[in-house]
Amino acid sequence: MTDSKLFSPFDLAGIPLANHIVMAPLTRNRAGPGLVPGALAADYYAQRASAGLIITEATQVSEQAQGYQNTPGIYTAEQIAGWRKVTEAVHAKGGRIFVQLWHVGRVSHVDLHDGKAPVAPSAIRAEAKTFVNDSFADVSAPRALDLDEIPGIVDSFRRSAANAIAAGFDGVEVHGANGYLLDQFLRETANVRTDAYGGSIDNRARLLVDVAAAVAGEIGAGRTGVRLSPVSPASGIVPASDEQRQFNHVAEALDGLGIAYIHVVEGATGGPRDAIPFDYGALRQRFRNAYIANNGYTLDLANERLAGGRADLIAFGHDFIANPDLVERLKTGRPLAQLDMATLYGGGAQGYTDYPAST
Ligand code: 8OZ
Repeated sequence: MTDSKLFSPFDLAGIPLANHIVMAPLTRNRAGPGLVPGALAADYYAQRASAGLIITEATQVSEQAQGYQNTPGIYTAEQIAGWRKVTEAVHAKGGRIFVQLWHVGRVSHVDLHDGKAPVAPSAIRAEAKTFVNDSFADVSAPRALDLDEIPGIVDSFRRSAANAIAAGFDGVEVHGANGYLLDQFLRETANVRTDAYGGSIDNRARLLVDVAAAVAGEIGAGRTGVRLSPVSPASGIVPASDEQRQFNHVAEALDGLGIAYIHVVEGATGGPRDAIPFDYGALRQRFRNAYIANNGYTLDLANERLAGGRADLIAFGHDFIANPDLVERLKTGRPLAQLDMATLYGGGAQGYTDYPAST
């Protein structure tokens, strides 16, 4: 196994990665006051720097973009300074790190926004929960974004991408998955707009493509990736009539921008891979740069998909939480430690930086 492709270097649009293993973005809700990532976050990511590429937890592009308590941002000077400590710690260990940029859209709560409604493509509430005031709560009813607010959303991603480079990140991943704002726009069950951002496959993809183009224009296409989850019911996404055509179009449009990668959650996020049939190979065929595959990958499936050319990189999520040295464990066949669900979201070092490396 040690000589398999998974453990060999990979060139990600000019960024040299030590192996084909990616640490997937994982929400941990441990940001400090001002939604600044703290010293523990630097330790946590540095412990996992043997991944070929780390993608950080989802990080807000603005105040409006927040949907859960204690998730970090990247729109203030203090947040940028906090992230700089993270990138320095990862780079000191020879790792590479992208920040995942998100706007939650309707997956939010009025208590995070001074009583104001979260924003969404349309005023359609999701059947979803969020975590605020130290407990789970139904998400609030959203209001539809005005057309003249859209440029501000795009600009918040663009500015955050510039901030990411200032913080020392190797690049950014635009969060287009898991039922958050950009995914909401893609879905006819969440987006019933009648302007240029709704009503057709092209129009529903427009905000995601505008955001990816703005980010790529700001920091370079080679430093830009996008995450997608074509059939995931995450955060109250309801299946629509034709996900395959919608996402085939998205893959083609993103290919046209020449961005470094698409990162695809195959199946239900954190759940079954095959609950809803979908041809991921069709996305792979339409996108010439790297395809990062994610969701429930085992070593065997990773090797099979890399060997068959169905994926260029494999992202592991939950396994990276309890196994800071996941790369070494996969390489040597050492057993994997199990994640403690009780310490997944929020808290301090326990269940965050105290999982030991194997010996
Ligand atoms: C778990 C809890 C809260 C947010 C995602 C950013 O699913 C998330 C998330 C995951 O993409």
